[in-house]
Amino acid sequence: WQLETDLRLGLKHQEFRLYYQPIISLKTKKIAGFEALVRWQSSKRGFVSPGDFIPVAEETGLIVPLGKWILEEACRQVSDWHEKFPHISPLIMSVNLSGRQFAQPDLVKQIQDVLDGAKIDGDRIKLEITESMMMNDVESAIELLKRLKGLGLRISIDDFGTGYSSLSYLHRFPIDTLKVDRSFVGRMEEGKDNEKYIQIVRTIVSLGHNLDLDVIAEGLETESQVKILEDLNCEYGQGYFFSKPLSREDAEDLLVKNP
Ligand code: G
Ligand code: G
Ligand code: NA
Ligand code: MN
Repeated sequence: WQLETDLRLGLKHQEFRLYYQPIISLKTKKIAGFEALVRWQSSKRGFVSPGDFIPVAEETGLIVPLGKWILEEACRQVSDWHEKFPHISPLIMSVNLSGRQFAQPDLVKQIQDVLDGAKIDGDRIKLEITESMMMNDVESAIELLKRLKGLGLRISIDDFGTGYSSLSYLHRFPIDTLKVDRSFVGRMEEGKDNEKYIQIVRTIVSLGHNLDLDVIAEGLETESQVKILEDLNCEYGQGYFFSKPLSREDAEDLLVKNP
């Protein structure tokens, strides 16, 4: 558990940064918001990928203080951008929530405090949760989401279609957005089953629309993928075709150039 020790040290020494990946309106091609993604430049290990340290942070519970910092930083940033770029409002900041955070008994209070501290309204923040986080105890999870919605927060289901969730519950979740997982999007054009993946993506987009949800397609890398999603009337896109996750400075350059 050397990694655990290093994570603790990293938190203490403020080695974490947020990167921001633009989420683009497929209709207007304008920036609708960003997804905050955490990065770790460890003094001992160099760059460590979140795919490697997030699971350890979850297992050890360090995701709780780390997640709190991520939320605080994301709130500060969206508040700052709101002041610098009022003409682009409403910019929405999406923040990933881990299962461990979702299970914190005082989550609602914690988030309320962070919003108050940053002096922002809940509607600037969208929490990304996964299907499996909902399915553990569906009734309590629905109650929790309702209380989060009560703070004005928006909610999206991340990686939709890859977890296990039940369609018989989906319509009861007080959510705003489905994010189509990039594994489906990435298989629409190549491979022997590519036509089937187009149908899967089409089905997820219509499911979202039939439930009055917005849909974000993740992992858009090519112009033709963008075209397919536009033709499906998918509201938003995210992926390397538009932009990689950006440092704060690069995100601001983009906001200046591409309001
Ligand atoms: O950003 P990247 O693709 O490298 O992220 C890899 C994994 O780490 C993804 O599953 C992503 O959801 C997760 N991740 C990235 N940033 C955060 C974060 O701020 N909080 C949580 N809980 N997970 C994150
Ligand atoms: O699990 P989650 O969906 O939060 O993971 C987001 C991760 O996806 C981020 O780490 C981000 O770096 C990565 N990502 C974002 N856009 C693309 C893309 O177009 N292609 C690929 N392969 N990964 C992407
Ligand atoms: Na996410
Ligand atoms: Mn995702």
